Amino acid sequence: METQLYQLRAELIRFMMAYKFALEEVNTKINILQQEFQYMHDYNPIEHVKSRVKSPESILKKIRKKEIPLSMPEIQDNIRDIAGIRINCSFTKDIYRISQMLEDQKDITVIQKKDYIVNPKPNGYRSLHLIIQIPIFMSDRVKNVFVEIQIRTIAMDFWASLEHKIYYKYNKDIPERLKAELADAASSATELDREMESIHQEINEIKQQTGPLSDQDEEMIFPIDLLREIVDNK
Ligand code: 0O2
Repeated sequence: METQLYQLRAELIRFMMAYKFALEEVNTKINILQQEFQYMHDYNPIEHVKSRVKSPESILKKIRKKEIPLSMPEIQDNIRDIAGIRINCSFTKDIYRISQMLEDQKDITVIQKKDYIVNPKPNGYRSLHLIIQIPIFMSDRVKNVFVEIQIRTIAMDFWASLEHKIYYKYNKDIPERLKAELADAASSATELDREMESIHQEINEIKQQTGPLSDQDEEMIFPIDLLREIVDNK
């Protein structure tokens, strides 16, 4: 009995480790893409990347909510966001670029793609979601591990974080007035993304006509720190 329990414990530890390794693999891929892109195009499409392995408490909550049998294969097949990565991009166009670059990688299999940018959720949520599978080479086996990748702009992320806090503060039952305000804020965020992309496009066109802008000229036309303060509402 003790040996059995010990084996089960070891299996569970390896089970969770596989997700940690999967995140390391995908993070390395993102890092390489980011560095290469910066080098080739003198521009970084990724603002920042966050990754996490879902906490055991959250996994258990989802098991109960989805009524999943308490076995490792069932959990593995049914909870596909145990390893999660969130990529924040500067512009909407970059979201699709990054997504495509990841999708094109030979060892990545795209299992599901949800485009909440083209089709936002009724509450205004926007983001591109990928569920991918990536092989992890362990000492005695190769495991195909699911990873959820959420790709969004800073404005989309700002909105989603606020909505997430409100959703839990009101125990998932947001008052109608706040719902309407959130919907308005989502439209403003969409508009901001559009405007930022258009300014960015204009700068690119100027650059192409006149050669590279000096840092000073670029800061004049596109005051990143100031714009970020506005977006972050500081
Ligand atoms: P948490 O606490 O962020 O992990 P699933 O429940 O994942 O099996 P679902 O709901 O169809 O299936 O997946 P979907 O729509 O791709 O959403 C997955 C994740 O996207 C959510 O994870 C959230 O992180 C985020 N998300 C989706 N909709 C919303 C939304 O309306 N508002 C906010 N703020 N985030 C959203 P979890 O597990 O639900 O939550």
